[in-house]
Parts: sequence; C-alpha cells; structure tokens
Amino acid sequence: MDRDKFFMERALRLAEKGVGSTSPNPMVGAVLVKDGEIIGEGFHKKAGEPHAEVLALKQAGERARGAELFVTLEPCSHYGRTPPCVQAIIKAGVTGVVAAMEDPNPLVSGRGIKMLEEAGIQVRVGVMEERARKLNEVFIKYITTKKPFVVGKIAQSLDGKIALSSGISRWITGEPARIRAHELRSRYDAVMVGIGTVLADDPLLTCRLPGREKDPVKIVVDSTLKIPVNARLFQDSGKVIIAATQKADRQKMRVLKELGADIIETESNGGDMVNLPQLFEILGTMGITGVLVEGGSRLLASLSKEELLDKLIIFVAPRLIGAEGLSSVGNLFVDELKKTPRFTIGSLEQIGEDIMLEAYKG
Ligand code: AOF
Ligand code: ZN
Repeated sequence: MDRDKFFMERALRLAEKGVGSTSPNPMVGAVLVKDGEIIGEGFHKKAGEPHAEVLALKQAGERARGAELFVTLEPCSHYGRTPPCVQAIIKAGVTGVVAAMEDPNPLVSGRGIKMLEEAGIQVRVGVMEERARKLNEVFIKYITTKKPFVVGKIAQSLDGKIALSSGISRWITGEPARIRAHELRSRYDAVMVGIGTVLADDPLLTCRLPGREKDPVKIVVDSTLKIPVNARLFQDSGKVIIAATQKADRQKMRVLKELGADIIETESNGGDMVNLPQLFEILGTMGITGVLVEGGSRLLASLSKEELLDKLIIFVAPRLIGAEGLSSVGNLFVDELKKTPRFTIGSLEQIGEDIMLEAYKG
C-alpha cells in the first residue's frame, strides 16, 4: 500500500470510532506524521468537543513542527462550536496537509484548503475520497440540504417477502444479520416506522447496545393517530415523535402528549396521508441528520414514490415465502419498467447465512 493510503486508512479507522456520537457533526480522523512515524492522532467524538486535527496536534506537541497531517475531511476555516483548525495547523508549523475530501459544509467548502495554501502549506485533496464520502454520507446530505439522509431497512426472503400471509415474520433472517440490523440503529439520529408496523409487531425501537450514550428518536408515521397508548415504544426511554395530519383526533393527541410524545402535524397533501416531504423538512430543522426506516411495506412504498429514499439496506435470507406472503415494498402502481425507481448497488456482504445489500438511489 502506498504511503498516502497507509496513513489515510489509519485516519479513516480513527474517524470510524466516532460512529453514532458525532451528529450533527461529521466523523473525522487525523494522523500527524514526521519522518515516517506517527507522532499524533485524534478523532472527533462529539459536537462541541475538539476536532480531530486539534487532538492530533495536542498529542504531538512541539514535534508537530515540520510534520505532515493526514485528515479525512478538509480542516475547518470557521468559528463554530470550536475555533478554526486551520489556524491551529498553521500555528503548529505543519508543512503538509493531505485531506481525503473537501468539507461540504457551505461555511468551509474549500476555504480551509485555500487558507492553508496561502500560509505556504502543501495541500493535497482526494486520497481515499470514496471511503471518506461513504463514511460521512449522512453528514454530506444534511449539511448541504438541511434534510435528513433516509435509509430504508428491509429483512426479506429471496423472493422479496417480509412475512407469511398470517403476518408471522420472526425470524426471516438469522441471528448475525439481526444483530447487524440492530447495530444500524445506533448510526442514525432517528428510527422510523409506519403505524402498520407498530400494530403488527409492537416494536421497542431502542438500540440496546452497551456504551451508547443516547437512544435514537423514535418516529411513527400515523396519520390518524391509531397508535395504542400501551404501545411498547412508550415504555422505554427515548423521545417519541408521532407524525400525523391536521385531521387527527385532538383528544387522542392530548393523551399522546401526556405520554411524552411530540406530535408533528403536516399540512394536507390532498389525501389523508402524512405529507412526507414536509415531515422530513421539519425533522431536518429539528437537527435530525439521518433516519433509519424499518418498515413497513406501505411506508417504504410511499417514501419511494416521493423519491425520499436515499439508500436501502436489504438483508436477504436464503428461503422462499411465496406470492401469498407480504411484499417488502407495497404498491408502487408503476406501469412501465422505465418508471420503476432505480438504485445502484453499493455493496454486498455475506453475514452468517444471509446477504446484506446496500443500494443507493439513482
Ligand atoms: C467536526 N469535527 O474533527 C472536523 C470538523 O461546530 P464545530 O466547531 O464543531 O464545527 C463543525 C464543523 O467543522 C463541521 O460541520 C465541519 O464542517 C467542520 N470540521 N467538524 O465536528 C472535526 N474537522
Ligand atoms: Zn475543525
């Protein structure tokens, strides 16, 4: 492996340690190198806490003079919750910076690179860029659009079914895949389901993982507030948001608020359904950067029709269920192949006996 890749790989691995805790900030890792040796390392842990570069500089101390910095994101040039890293880098006497990608944050986007160059520092951008972009796909969408990155999660049979005709669905995939699916919850600010899933499965929607600081926000799309007051997701910790329409029953709304739920009322979109584009805009203003949608088939179909699904993560179990089973995605009412929603396969991985497949919109 060449030198650039070797150190950037290390920086990416450090960045990954921030998974699930940096929102709304990106995951960033930094490595300071002098005479072929790592003299300082750091990763961003949490918004408001020091940036990766600053931690690496601190560890290196005086030795940073004349060193080269490998960082997974362009160093910042702005005053946010913390002062600009560019200043600290220049002050420390670093002579070269290698960044995996430009910072998509409109407050930075190239300014950091420019300031470093103006200070006489050699800057290179684009080493392992694809990996860095994938690592921060949620941040990239959110910081540039103020809307959350939306991921649909499905656990299905080879023939695309998520339950028997009786509704039985436990368990289609094996345990290793189910553990992986569960871990996904810790990566996103919110987990979302449709009311059909709450009525059928009564899920907890928590992320019972050790070391996790906060549970994801639980969001139920429930246009007419059918959710039972004794639903299990109220019993556990973690904020609950229910998305309804303005037609929803006021009395039920009060009861749900007393249970601690926040209600988002979207404007009518002609029908009786929740206005999903508006819902995601509101969630964005609330600082929710990424949403994992765990079903059911109707919600996934609606999201697909509205072109709101940025990514699908599909666990496929090697079994057949048959046409009488429940399809993973509800009716799309497409009459031409060229109008079917298109995705591009991102990755494919075998997990136990199952396959995990990532597909991106477009
Ligand atoms: C991070 N961690 O290691 C780097 C970031 O509010 P602040 O001061 O934490 O600034 C957040 C912005 O700083 C973030 O959106 C990104 O543009 C830039 N770089 N952020 O949280 C880091 N290097
Ligand atoms: Zn910074």
